[in-house]
Amino acid sequence: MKDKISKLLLEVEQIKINNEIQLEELRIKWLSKRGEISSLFDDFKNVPNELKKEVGQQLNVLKTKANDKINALKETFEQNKDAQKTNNIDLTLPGIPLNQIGAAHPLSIVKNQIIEIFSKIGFTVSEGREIEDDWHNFSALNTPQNHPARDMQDTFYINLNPEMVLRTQTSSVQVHIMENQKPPIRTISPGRVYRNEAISARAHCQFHQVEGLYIDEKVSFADLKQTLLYFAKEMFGEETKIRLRPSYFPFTEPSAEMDISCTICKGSGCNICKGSGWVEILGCGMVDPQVLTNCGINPDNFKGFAFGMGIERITMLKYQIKDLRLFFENDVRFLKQFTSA
Ligand code: 2NL
Repeated sequence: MKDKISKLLLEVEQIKINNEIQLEELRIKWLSKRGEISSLFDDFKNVPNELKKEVGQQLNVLKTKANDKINALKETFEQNKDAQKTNNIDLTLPGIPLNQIGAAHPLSIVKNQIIEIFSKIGFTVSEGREIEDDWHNFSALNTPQNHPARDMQDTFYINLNPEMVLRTQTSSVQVHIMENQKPPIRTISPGRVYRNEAISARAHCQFHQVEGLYIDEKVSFADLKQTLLYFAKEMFGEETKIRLRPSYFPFTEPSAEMDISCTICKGSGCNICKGSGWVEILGCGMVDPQVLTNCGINPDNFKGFAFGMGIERITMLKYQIKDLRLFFENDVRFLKQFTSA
């Protein structure tokens, strides 16, 4: 019996298993009522009295060791199970939907709408650089050296090179187009422009413009008027009326400013139109022949019309936004209101 116990002790020490099923088999083999240890205890009564003390001790050691071993193995399996729970993340599961989806900035929404309206009547989109040379921003556009628009107060000059400015209008893009393409030209230029202004509810040092240019053999002021009427109706509704007031720009002759019938009060007078029933939305005119010449287009053969509008102004009218600064602060409480879907 002593030999048998020694052999079983060795066996307990060498136990190696891989899974919980084997653990259960082990428990039955060693610790159950019909297991190895129980049967040894059954045989114990046959042990001669003088050996009972020694064999009894040996048997108790075996029982404790087998118990400890099985408990230790059980513990290891439970710990592995917990670890597996955290490691087994199913990467193929669909994600949890975000309740805050992104949205286009109101200026982008309106810019895209303007692009869509003009592309329906054949205008392409041209974009250019924000840092321009003096020629493309001013000189080519008939804005001479002594013109007030060139004043340091109005224009951001690049310190390193006073010939370069942050563009004050996107017509600079159209100068490039006229220099490089042959008429007919029908294009709009959306983009950011800069003016050296103190920031307030009505003015900012950066804003966005869409300028339009149409050059062909027989372009008239009537074409300009009809194009802008179409735009106003598409943008603000079929019932919208327009009126043109004479104005002055260095790059157009004749020049005009365009008003639309007030979208808020429909012309009866409110605080948006300051009681007049009309709101100004853009400037326009026939491209000055000198500008065509500057850009390599012969004014005897070609005529053109051009217009420019501020995207902020159109957006403020459309959505009744009262403060220009809201467009540039990116406060989510403001932006969230333009979330679609
Ligand atoms: C305004 C007025 C205007 C133009 C922009 C233009 C462009 C070329 C030639 C001639 Cl390449 N003109 N653009 C013409 C008239 C007015 O903008 O109030 N913009 C916000």
